[in-house]
Amino acid sequence: MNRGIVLKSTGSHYKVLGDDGKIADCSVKGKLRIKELRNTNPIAVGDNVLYEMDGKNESAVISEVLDRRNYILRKASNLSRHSQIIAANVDQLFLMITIILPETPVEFIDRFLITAEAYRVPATILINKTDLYGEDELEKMDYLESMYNKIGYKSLKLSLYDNTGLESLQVQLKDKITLLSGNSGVGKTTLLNCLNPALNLKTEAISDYHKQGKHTTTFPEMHPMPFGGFVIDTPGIKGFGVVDMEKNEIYHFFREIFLASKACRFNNCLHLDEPGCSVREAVEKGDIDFLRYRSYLNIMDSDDRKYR
Ligand SMILES: Nc1nc2c(ncn2[C@@H]2O[C@H](COP(=O)(O)OP(=O)(O)OP(=O)(O)O)[C@@H](O)[C@H]2O)c(=O)[nH]1
Ligand SMILES: [Mg+2]
Ligand SMILES: [Zn+2]
Repeated sequence: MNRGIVLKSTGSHYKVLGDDGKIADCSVKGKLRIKELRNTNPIAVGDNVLYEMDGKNESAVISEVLDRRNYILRKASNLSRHSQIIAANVDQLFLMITIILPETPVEFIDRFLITAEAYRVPATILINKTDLYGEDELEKMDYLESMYNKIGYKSLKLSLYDNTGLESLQVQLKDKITLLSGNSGVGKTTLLNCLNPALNLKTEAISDYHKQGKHTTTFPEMHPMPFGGFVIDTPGIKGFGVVDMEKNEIYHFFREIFLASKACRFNNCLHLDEPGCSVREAVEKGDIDFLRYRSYLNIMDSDDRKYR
């Protein structure tokens, strides 16, 4: 019996990195001992599995999925109640954003962050393509950075064009399983190639991103890092979300709003227009950034909250 970690899952086949350092192409036979039957893919990237080599040929069969520490979900499709496991056993979430080409909306960042809060997995913001930024973009970047740093999120600035910021990033990634997320075209796959040139992954020219429905990366794939640890590249996915959030708990996942909410007059305050709302007071005083509050209002207002 061998033990290994799943690097890639394409539905019926699994690429597994064995504890022996060898890659095995695995399939599944018979019944597996797994609990999450509601998911479309019972074995995900990051799963630790036991498998047996299949006689003379190179193939192998997975017999057991070991207990997971956690797993990150997304909805399989808009209509489906089933969800897909993007990855299991994730130590940290990294969101790559860009100020331009493409512009990452603040609300997109906040949706990501509240998801991370709900999973209780630490999140870091990677600001890429700094080489492209002029005065306006730099000003906007500084604003966002200090806004997020103030409420306790780490951020790192990168340019993969001139390789700046990679050393401090490597320190953060070392020996951890990191899920890398971000809109299509921000540079996730380019980053993986910079971190591990041996990967030689395919990326696409910026201009091609304006064509609709173009995604270079299709399946989440976990890549071993030469300095230790793994990074999971995910295709530019929108519907990345958690357990269905109830309307009255969304503010729990906005750290600073949650803190301020403790002083609201009513304990069922939703921080919309209730009297004695200390969240609104904090927004008016500038203690809570209006951009964050606006994200909160938009998420409260949308019916795609249940977008797991
Ligand atoms: N100027 C500049 N371009 C960059 C930088 N990083 C990535 N790019 C370019 O941005 C484009 C998109 O990069 P990808 O790595 O394919 O983006 P992705 O996030 O993997 O996109 P999806 O796979 O669609 O989710 C490529 O043309 C890269 O060369 C950077 O720091 N500066
Ligand atoms: Mg990619
Ligand atoms: Zn309130």
